[in-house]
Amino acid sequence: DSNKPLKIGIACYPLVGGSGILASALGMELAARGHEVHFFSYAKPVRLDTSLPRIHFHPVAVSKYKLFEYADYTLPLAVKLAEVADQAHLDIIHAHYAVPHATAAYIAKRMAKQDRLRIVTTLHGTDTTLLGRDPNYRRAIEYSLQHSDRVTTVSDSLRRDTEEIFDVGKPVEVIHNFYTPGRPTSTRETMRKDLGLGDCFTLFHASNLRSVKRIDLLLQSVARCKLRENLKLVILAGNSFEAFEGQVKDLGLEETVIVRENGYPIEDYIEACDFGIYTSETESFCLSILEGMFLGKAALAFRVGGIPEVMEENLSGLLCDFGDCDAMASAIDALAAGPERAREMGAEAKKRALGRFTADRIVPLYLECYRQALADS
Ligand code: GMT
Repeated sequence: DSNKPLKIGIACYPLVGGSGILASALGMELAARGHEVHFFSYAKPVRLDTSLPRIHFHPVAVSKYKLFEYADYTLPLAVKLAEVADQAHLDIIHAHYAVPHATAAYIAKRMAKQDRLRIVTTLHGTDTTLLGRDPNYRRAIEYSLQHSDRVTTVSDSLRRDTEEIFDVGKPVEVIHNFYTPGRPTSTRETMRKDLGLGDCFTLFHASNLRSVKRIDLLLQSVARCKLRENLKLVILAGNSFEAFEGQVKDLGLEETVIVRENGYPIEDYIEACDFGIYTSETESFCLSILEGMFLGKAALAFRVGGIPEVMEENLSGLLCDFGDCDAMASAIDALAAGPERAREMGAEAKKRALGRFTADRIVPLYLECYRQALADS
């Protein structure tokens, strides 16, 4: 029955990072459509509103034993998934990010007392591109994918990488990410004043600063701009920025770079800025670029991974070859000298986001994926 509400368990990471943000948004959208959604993680996912109807959060506690040098999370997660699967009669466990969620889901499915339970695994990026190449993980990830009822990736680029690295044993479905912007709580003028942006053309970068984000290349690109006096870079840091402060000083960027750790709500900050900038060496999708697009801000990025699927080059965003900081700097200078082009691209970016990456387009694709998994005998 395609109208019957489903009972869905979502295992995800709770901290600032695209996979947890996407999983939280998906769960809340599913609950709004009448489905019962159970979240599993070691802490409440940052953007999850647990006060909403039909949303449940099951914290996974990790016991600390002197005997073990390393605490294990996979088994307590598997036990919690199996317990709730039995009690709440879950139809689906949706694992976001393979390690360790897909493996815990597999163990839970074997332990659960009901045989209806199906596993859907969504790969988000480094679970394929980084851990997938790590001999300590590869085989377990591959096994978990083979034993998932459905496997999805957030871009075609990540699907290709996944099929190259693993023998998944079944078709991999691409379901792009979606985003629903929150209502601004402040005005652009207030935020610009607060950030001390003056009349400067303002770039923004939002990330967890992990090494794949290549903050070194971000700072170098900005440092090579000729129009530096008219330029600011707002970094919305999901983690401590301390490690990069030395580089900011060495490059003489103290007056240009403004850092806000855990700036929230992110929409207010993005509204205050003019253009996004991303210098990752790998990026399966880049949800932050999409966040900006929904707010009418296009981005400049390296041409890596799934980023060319998110924006159309030269129309709703700008791309440079990976590592070419001089090309990045020239692109920034051109934007700062003619901000009208930035605004035009921002309008195109918003059009594209609303046309392709809304919850109303994407959530039904996940629901269809769940229904197909349940229809398998
Ligand atoms: O990139 C990160 O550091 C976070 C990571 C995650 O797993 O949360 O993000 C990945 O998933 C996001 C949501 O699908 C994608 O938008 C990011 O591109 C992807 N990161 C990488 O591929 C490096």
